[in-house]
Amino acid sequence: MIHNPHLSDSTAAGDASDVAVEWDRGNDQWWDWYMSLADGPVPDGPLVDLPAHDPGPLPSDDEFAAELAEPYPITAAQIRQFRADSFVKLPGVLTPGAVERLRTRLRTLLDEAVDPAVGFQSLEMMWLNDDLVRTAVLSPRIGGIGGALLGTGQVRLYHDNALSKEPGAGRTPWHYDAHHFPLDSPDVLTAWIPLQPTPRDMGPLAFARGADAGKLVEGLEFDKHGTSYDRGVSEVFRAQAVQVEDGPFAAGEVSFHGAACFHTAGANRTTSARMVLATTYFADGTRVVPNPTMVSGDWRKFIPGAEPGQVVSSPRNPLLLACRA
Ligand SMILES: O=C(O)CCC(=O)C(=O)O
Repeated sequence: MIHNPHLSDSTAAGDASDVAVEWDRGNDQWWDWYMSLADGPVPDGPLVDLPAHDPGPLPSDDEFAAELAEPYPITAAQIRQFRADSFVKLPGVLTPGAVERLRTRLRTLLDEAVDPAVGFQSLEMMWLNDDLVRTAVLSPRIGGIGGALLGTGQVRLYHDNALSKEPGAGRTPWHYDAHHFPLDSPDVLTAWIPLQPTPRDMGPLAFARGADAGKLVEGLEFDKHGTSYDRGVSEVFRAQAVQVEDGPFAAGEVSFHGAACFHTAGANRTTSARMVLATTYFADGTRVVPNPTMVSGDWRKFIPGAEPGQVVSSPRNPLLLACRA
């Protein structure tokens, strides 16, 4: 059997589907491991130069805060679509200028923290130290959409994530987030906020349509060493003609996907980084699962003090205001 080079002796032990131990490295190393489970050769050939994007005037800090304080006018049809598909893409959640401010800030934070040679760069918990990121992550606009889609009223923050898929970096494997998050509730969702217009060539997040799509792959064994799980999901979805929404994102468009939603992303075949702010929220009252696994990474960093079976309500998981549909 191939031993995945990103695993320690402890996490590599047992069968390929055995994930019962806790992750024992950092969350950045977790991403390196997870991305190595994507099937298929990274395509070669020249990377595509994208046309320059003009985000228009950039908001001041106060203008940015005012924009993010404004509830998004979500419709009953958009909420129905989220419940039917486990994801929804919403246009105009942010102005292109606000997106550009976030992109510049996340680039600086990543450049300070991450090895530039890494193809899929990540950083979490920026909101604890950065006012601009905190304004977005805890905002009535983003968090309010989360509460409205889940129908739970208020939501709590699990974590923020800066994700930069660098030029030439490969696919994100098929997965669903309930496999990752040690949160014992279906009422968990992630806002995936692309920080530039994101055409297909850049590998936008792509979603299996239909809240039941995951049932088709329930029997597949996870493979912590190689790419067989990702390949298996692709094959089943193809054979069962599951529709995949893999279209581009305009500047300011944001997707929200639930914890049961199967999603993937293509390689970045452009000369620009595909940067994203991803923020995850959950229903108030949610407990930690009884037996967290290595697939949850270094989860204690996000919900400090919450032990298996306990309600998650640490100061790192503040309650956000919800907006009404
Ligand atoms: O950005 C990506 O390629 C993956 C992100 C993801 O899976 C998520 O935010 O749930």
